[in-house]
Amino acid sequence: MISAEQKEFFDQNGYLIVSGLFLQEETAYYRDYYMELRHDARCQADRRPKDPKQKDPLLTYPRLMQMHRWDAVTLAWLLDQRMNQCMTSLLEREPLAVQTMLYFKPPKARGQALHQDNYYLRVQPGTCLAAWMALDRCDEVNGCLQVVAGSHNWPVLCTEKANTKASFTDVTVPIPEGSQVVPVIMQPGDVLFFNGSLVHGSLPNRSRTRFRRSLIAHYIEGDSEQVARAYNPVLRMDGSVVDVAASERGGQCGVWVTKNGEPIVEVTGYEVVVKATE
Ligand SMILES: O=C(O)CCC(=O)C(=O)O
Repeated sequence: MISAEQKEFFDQNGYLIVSGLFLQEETAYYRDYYMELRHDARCQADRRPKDPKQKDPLLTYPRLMQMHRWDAVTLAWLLDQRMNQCMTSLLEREPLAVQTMLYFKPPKARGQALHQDNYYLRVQPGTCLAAWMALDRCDEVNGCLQVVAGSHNWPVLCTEKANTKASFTDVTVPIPEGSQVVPVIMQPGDVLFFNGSLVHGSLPNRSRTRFRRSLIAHYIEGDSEQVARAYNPVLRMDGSVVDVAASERGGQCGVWVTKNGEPIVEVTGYEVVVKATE
């Protein structure tokens, strides 16, 4: 399912789009399914900011989190054999599953500032892996995902304040001037796999009419020993629960310095509090 060229691209860049991994009928089903599911009282919805005066479209369509813990359709997608086969080829070992999310990103919704997922998941040793499936066409108008190719080789960076006019999350990471931020154009059913250290995020949805819905899962490398407590229970790809210890909050993080005219990261910073809300 993953060719040698695809694996090489993933290893070099930290991400890979697998086109058409899911059928059009499946993504049409998921779109309708989650538009209904969001009304279910069991949904753990992320309602930020709390100020309803802002008329924020994300208050009407907050992202849903950890649906697989009670919803069979989401659990089946998280453990789907097609995803497992792709990830097992990319990681050379079966991953463990820890998270699901659904982003509706309706017209005019803010995006999410550049960040690294392992800042939140705190997987040790190693990192996490995201599977990000487009349910709508995703392009620069409706706020597709953006990635910094090759940034998966950076350590977890110290964060700074994000521009919350453009991002619903309030922290971001600095990137050196001239770094290429690549828009990831995707069709429904395409799945983007990316390394937990890859810097990524998205800009606001500038479309007046088009949603940018995506179904997202996070996994950890199969030999990881620790993950942030909020991501328990950890599942094997057959659905059984596996014991993985909780990692510490905070820890060392990378800061950019210039050496011989080149930006390099030194792990000399210290992140005091890390909220596991990614
Ligand atoms: O879908 C987005 O806009 C951002 C998603 C994201 O950053 C993530 O899944 O980690």
